[in-house]
Amino acid sequence: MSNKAIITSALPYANGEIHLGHVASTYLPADITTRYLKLKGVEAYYICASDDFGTPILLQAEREKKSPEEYVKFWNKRDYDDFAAFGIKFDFFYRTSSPENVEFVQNVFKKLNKNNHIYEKEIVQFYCQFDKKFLPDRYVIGTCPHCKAEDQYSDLCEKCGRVPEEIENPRCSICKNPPIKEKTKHYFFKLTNFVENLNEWLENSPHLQKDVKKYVQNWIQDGLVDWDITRDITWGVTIPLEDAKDQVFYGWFDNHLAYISSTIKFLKDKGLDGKAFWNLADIYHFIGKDIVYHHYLFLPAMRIGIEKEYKLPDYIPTRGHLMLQSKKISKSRNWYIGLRDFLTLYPADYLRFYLALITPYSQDDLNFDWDEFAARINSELIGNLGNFVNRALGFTQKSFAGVVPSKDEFDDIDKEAEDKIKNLSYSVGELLAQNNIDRALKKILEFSANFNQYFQHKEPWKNGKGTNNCVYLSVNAARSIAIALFPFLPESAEKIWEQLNLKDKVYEQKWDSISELGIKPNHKLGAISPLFKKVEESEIKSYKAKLGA
Ligand code: B3M
Ligand code: ZN
Repeated sequence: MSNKAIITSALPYANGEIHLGHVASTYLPADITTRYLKLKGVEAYYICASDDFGTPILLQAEREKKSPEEYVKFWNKRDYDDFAAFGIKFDFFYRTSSPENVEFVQNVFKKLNKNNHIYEKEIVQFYCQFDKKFLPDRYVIGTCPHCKAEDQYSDLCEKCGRVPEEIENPRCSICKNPPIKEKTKHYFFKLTNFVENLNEWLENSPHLQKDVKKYVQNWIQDGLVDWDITRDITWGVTIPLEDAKDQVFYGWFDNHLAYISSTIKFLKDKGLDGKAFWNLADIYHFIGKDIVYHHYLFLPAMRIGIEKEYKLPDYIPTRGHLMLQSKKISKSRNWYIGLRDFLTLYPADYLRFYLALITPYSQDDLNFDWDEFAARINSELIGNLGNFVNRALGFTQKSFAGVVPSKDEFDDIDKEAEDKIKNLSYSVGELLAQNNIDRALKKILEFSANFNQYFQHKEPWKNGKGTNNCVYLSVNAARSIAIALFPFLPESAEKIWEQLNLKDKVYEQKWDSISELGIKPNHKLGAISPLFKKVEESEIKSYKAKLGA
């Protein structure tokens, strides 16, 4: 592990509200990882940006009669605020339309061009004679050749999920007239130049997920195709060639470069050399499984194409999609829950807890289920963890006036409990380092379940022999829980920390100190109160009824 890390998560398109589907697979796992690395003492930065370019955004801005600049500015701020409310703590949240990114993208293109990875080719594109423009991607609607669904975009059928080779009955999505075909000159990125290099990189990247690697290798074997990186629209990074003044780059050419350009900008503002930092750091790109192709092929190929001036990713944690009540999330069918709306119902930590618990390190889809949410919060977060912390601290408050007693000699059961504390930093940390956030959280729950049993077994309320040890160890276990929990549930961890009345902040602690008995006899606790409030069945019922309505 390097003592430096850059963590990114897929850049949200600046054209709509963040919903639960976005956060489960990328932002939450990336946030948890960053918080963990920081506690580990790694100089880690979580960098993100809004993805501002592309035809869907231009089209939507036009529909809302706004300039694209104005439109993406709104969503950039709105998305950032929503993430912040959910406890997603970016060190820097920038935008792909920043002057730094535009310049960076143009420079990368020039270098790729110089290195013979770019060529020109004449292609035929749909063109609208009425709107006087070329119609890439979403500007054309028609019938899907596969499933015959009508009114689908030319670049994606939302019914069957396929990308039509050629849409039937094409129409301009602005004026609904049939387009004609026009010739235009486009630039292509020679992805086919990189077969050997990509294979070598995949082969020698021990931290990439095996199953994802496998099918990327299969794609390569089936043959790659060069990549049209040009769009005949006005919203995008302009192509820095005299011949192409009116053309811009395809959004997927510029967006991932904002991982780098935003990092450099952020570090420069801190007085650091961004390139040097990047190349010394462990690089993480958290993504959802639908953008594997872009992150395992285009992105590395482009970095290789500029002679690895910026190192390739070490980790590309790739996760599946979130379903909602076992059905695919769909904004158009109103089958989704906005993050902002959810946070008016329950604290961010409830959602973080549930999502972290059900999000494996794999491409399997996950499922948000209201009943399961309630059950897990009530039994595991509250019944187990919250209960233990409240019981241990509440008892100390009530029976010892909040003052931690001195310990006596440990018996075997105390020793076993002490060992659990000593092992916790390693057992949870190891899983987090391997990206198994769900299993790491379960370890913490197992720990608090063990301490619940220990407390129950020792019956300190009888005030017999061993009571002091039980209180002393339990209060220390609550301290360990607070630190270990911080990456997952930052607000709750801070609350526990306050109740423990400990110095500094919980996030200023060292991860490895989880395994210390950091609270000494005679320490006085702060005010104690329950950490969580139960989720009521009646609430859940009404939220379920509202879905899709
Ligand atoms: N803006 C969103 C997506 O396809 C897209 C990600 C860009 S990451 C460089 O999930
Ligand atoms: Zn038209």
